[in-house]
Parts: sequence; structure tokens; C-alpha cells
Amino acid sequence: MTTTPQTSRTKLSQEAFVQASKVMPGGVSSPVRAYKSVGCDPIFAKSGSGCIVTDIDDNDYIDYVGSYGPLILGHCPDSVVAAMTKAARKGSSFGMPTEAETKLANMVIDAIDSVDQVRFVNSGTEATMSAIRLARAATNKPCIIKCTGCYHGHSDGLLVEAGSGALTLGHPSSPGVPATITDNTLLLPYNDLAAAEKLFAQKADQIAGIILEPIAGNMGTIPPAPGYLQGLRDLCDKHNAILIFDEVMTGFRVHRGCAQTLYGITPDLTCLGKVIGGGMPCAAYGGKAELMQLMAPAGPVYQAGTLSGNPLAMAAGIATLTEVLDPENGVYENLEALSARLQSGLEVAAKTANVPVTVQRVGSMLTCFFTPTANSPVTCFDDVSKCDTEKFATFFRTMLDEGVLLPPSQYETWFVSHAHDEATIDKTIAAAGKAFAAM
Ligand code: HOZ
Repeated sequence: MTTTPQTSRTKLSQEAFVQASKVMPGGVSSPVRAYKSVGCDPIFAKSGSGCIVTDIDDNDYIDYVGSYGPLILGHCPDSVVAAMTKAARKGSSFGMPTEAETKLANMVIDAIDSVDQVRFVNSGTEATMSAIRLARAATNKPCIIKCTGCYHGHSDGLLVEAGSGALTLGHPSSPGVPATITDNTLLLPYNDLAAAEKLFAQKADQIAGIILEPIAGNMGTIPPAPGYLQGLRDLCDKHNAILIFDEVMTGFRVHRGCAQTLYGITPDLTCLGKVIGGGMPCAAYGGKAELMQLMAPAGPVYQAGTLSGNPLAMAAGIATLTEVLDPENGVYENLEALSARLQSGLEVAAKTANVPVTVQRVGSMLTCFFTPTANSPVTCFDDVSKCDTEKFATFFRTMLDEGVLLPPSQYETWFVSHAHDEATIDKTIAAAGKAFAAM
């Protein structure tokens, strides 16, 4: 990894990182935040407002991390702050049901046809882990299929050939996970329907279900190939397996009815997170009532959580979805227009500088892949692994110096928010022009 000496511009962040590293492994609460693959120390956040994040050295950055997806309305939207403040004054946690849970559940159910009932949890990891438990219980079969390069959180059975931070740090499969657990995880290349058909032909009696990101986002943004999701739906129907869409990243991000509505596919179970919590720790899984009724206490499949359905998280989620789903606000139309502007601006800037890249985008999810040749579609992990991560790191650091904050990995998705505007997108494109030219 080529590194550049850091300037006094980020002096306080560098000092903060030294202190943090003494008391937390790698100095962070989640590995992706450590900037290990981009050759510099992380910057420490002080505050955020709209599409701008400010670090503890008082540098401002146009933010495309967006907390890795939740901040579809940007930082501190008034309605979300007001709702959370009001909720906090009434009590931060009860260990009792609240009506806010029913309200957010109804909003999710109204928006997503495949969901009759929802269970709230605290993180995407919990949502996917629980959905898998439910799929196994419903089918009485042990194996789950996942795709290489997809990331579904860090539960043991899913930490196999995983994307996101696991891939970035070079540990796609983690020590500490017993083979007896991962024996029941079957791997497939993303977007390869023929491979899925072959696996079902060999092992259908063992396969409880498939879990996948309907748009891969944790190895960079990769849309599903035409017919791929429908093909998986058909295989699951034919072989009594459960189709689980991990929409933690795509849910309410790419469409008001999530990726499943965008592509017209009905999964059996859906995992949600990020946007539904409006920046608070909140996730969910849901599906048809006959499946969800297997969950305790309605049924025998156990899953629980002290802070699940937390009132502050519910308030933030309700306020976020209220704003996002109101057609008068034109949130999805605005996100599409801004993100399309960013994509084409990046493509032109890269071409002008003669840097080969492939910019892939679905709605406000986008990745600039440093592919071996320009405009060569990235469809699966094999394609992703041919990208030039050194070039990405150089690009990342220049963008940071230019006041643009990107996710610190080639294998992550950038998120545009409703708080971005044409002027900030154009500033980003100008910064990218400089970054490409300097490569
Ligand atoms: N799914 C998130 C990014 N790919 C995870 C963020 C994290 O691991 O902190």
C-alpha cells in the first residue's frame, strides 16, 4: 500500500486515532472505519449537517458515506431530530411494547407487498441471522446459499467469502468460525443462475434457502443481471426453499417499495436496516404471516432483544419514512437526478484524464470501479477482484484532500442523499477531475 504523509490539516484526527487505538482494537468500533486499505489514518467526525460532515480539525467534507446508507435525508434532518427529541423526553427504553413499533411496522407493510408482519431488531446482522433461522425452521433443512462477495453482517454462518470490511481487510472468511457451522453455508457466484441451478440439482433436499442482496452493495454496487432474481425465485418455488432478500442497504434506498418492487420479484423474507432506522440502530425482518407466525412467542422459533423496537429508533424511522415516502417531497426523483448527474460527471472526468473506470449505479447507490479497461461491467466478485485497489486508494486520498468523503474501500457503495444538491455534485465532479488527473 502506497501511503502519503498526512498533513497538519488532520492533526487532531491523527492524535485522536492514537488515543483510540490504545483502548479499542484498531482504534475503531467497526473495522471499515479504520481506513486501512487506503493508506491514511481515519478522520474523526465532529458533526454533520445536510450533506456535509465536519471533522474534529474543522475540515468540511461532502459526504458520500452517509453512515453506510441510513442517512437518505442527510445529517440531522429537522423532522428526524424533532421526533427523536420528543421521544427521548418520554423515555429511552421500556422493555415493553410501544405504539410506535406498530406504526413503523404498518409503514413497512404498506410499502412492501411481500411483507405482512415484521420483527424489529437492532442491526442488519441480527435481521439476516434471524431470517436464516426462520428459513431453516420453516423448511426443516440445514443449508443456506450465499453469494461470494455479498455481506450479510458478521454472524458465524454468513462470514464466509463475505464482502464489505471483511473483504477490504483480506479476511473474507474469519478465524473463530467453526467449520461445523460454515459446512451448512453453500457458496455461489453472484449473477450466475446456471451455477444456482446446478447446486439445487445436487442438493435441493438440503437447501433451506438463498440469501442475497438483490443489488449487491457490499462489494461495490452491482445490479442483478436480467432474469437472475426471477430465476432464483423459480428455483426456490420448485425446491421448497425460502428466498431471502437482504435489503438492509437497498430497502427504501433504491425505490419506495425497495429493490424487490423495482425488479418485480417477491421474496419470502426481507431483511431491512439502515434507512428504516433513520440513523439509529434499527433493523427488521419480515414476510408473509404464515412464516412470521413461526417466530416466538407466536411460534417456536426463538429470537429476542432488550433494545429491539427502541422508541428513539422507532421515532427516527417513522420520521424518515414519512418524509421519504411522501410523493410530494419527490425524494426518489431527486435522488435519481442527482445520482445520474454524479455518474455522468465522473465518467466524463475519468475519460478526460484517460483513467479507465466503470461507474455502476442503481438510484442513489453508486461505485466507481477502477477496472482494467473503461466501461467494462462488473457483475460478480471475480470482476470486482480485478479492480485496482491501489488506484482507488490514491483517488480516495486526493478526494479527501479536496473535501470529498468517500467510503474508504473499493468494495463499498457511495450514497447520495436528498440533502445533496447540484452544486455539491458539481463540486464533487470537479474534485474527481483533479483526482483522476493526478493519477
Ligand atoms: N454494510 C456496511 C458497509 N458495507 C457495514 C458497515 C460496517 O461494517 O461498519
